[in-house]
Amino acid sequence: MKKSEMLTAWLEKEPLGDIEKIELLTVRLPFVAPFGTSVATWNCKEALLVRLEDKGLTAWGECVADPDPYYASETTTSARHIIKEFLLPELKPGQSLAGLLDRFRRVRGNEMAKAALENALLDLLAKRRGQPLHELLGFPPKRVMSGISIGLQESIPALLSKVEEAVAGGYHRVKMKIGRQQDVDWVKTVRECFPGIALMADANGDYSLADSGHLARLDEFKLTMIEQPLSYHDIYQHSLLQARLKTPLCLDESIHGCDDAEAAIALKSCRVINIKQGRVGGLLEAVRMAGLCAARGIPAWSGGMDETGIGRALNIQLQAAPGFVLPGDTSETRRYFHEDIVEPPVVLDGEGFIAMPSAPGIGVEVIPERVEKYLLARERIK
Ligand code: OSB
Ligand code: MG
Repeated sequence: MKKSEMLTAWLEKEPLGDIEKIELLTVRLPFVAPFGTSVATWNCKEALLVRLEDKGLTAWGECVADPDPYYASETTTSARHIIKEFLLPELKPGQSLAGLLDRFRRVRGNEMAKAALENALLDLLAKRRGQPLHELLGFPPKRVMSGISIGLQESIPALLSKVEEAVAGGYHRVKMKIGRQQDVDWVKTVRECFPGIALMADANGDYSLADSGHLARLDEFKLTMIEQPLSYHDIYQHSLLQARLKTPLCLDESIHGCDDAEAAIALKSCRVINIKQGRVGGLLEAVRMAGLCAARGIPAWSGGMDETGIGRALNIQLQAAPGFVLPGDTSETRRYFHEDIVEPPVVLDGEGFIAMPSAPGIGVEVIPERVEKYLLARERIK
């Protein structure tokens, strides 16, 4: 057996088994501060969690969908519906994870719902073997680079103080949200005050191709990239915009899997890709996409969705895979929540890196009392 086959034998051959208990939970955690983007402002994180219990082990998945369809078309409610009615019914005891994922292909789209269930099953498989997820996936641990995504602020001084805090905290790169109402002047001031930092801007699809000339004004500020300037499902028009800008473009919303990434790379729509495991249908597709990007010479990074500690842990484990060469949106827990539902929290070391947990599965402990405290709904499926 070749080494690569050995590494993934569990995926193809190991039966998922007759999982004893399956629950869907919705939690709502207040944010330390509202998170503003060009499409919505969120005051809390509402997340759908998948909880599996089997032979004394508890495994978790987190769906990255919001309760609203403002970032993506899926919502916590649509994901609940798809998981319950279309994904879980495909789960049979003798099946391998690869077999189940093959059955999921029949369900079109709904990547966030699929990812949440895949997350939980991977956590269970890893815990059964007593391995951390990165090891199950076949990757040695590594220190993860940190990055911060600063939401739209009320004033330029407020933004500057957030950037100052991030730089002092040791973050490897700073991303600032932009939109039609606050862009060039805001970026210009941040760049003037922080000439040396790795700085990028995320527009969450707020512009159209007619804004090319305006967006070209950002070229002088040495941004490492502009993320998703055009519509949330566009690939072609980004290729026209990229040809008119010096600054690299990065796609987020438009990329739902390797096929989209191939299209974007072939069309030269972007020079960087943001990989969110939830948006692309799960950790396995995210690993494949990072490999594809590496093979095509496209730097990739792990995005975030302001996840609770469960989703954050998954994003950290994922970044052991080759291809995640840039700092992503992986930040310390305390910038999102006063209290999270897992322990320990994510913290930066003295050099701004995040340690990869070595405990089995997602590598962090979910605290049941905290889940109860923030619980909105619990549904036992099995
Ligand atoms: O566009 O990357 C985005 C958060 C929610 C929805 C979309 C996005 C974001 C972020 C924050 O930028 C990432 C994070 O800190 O987890
Ligand atoms: Mg984004």
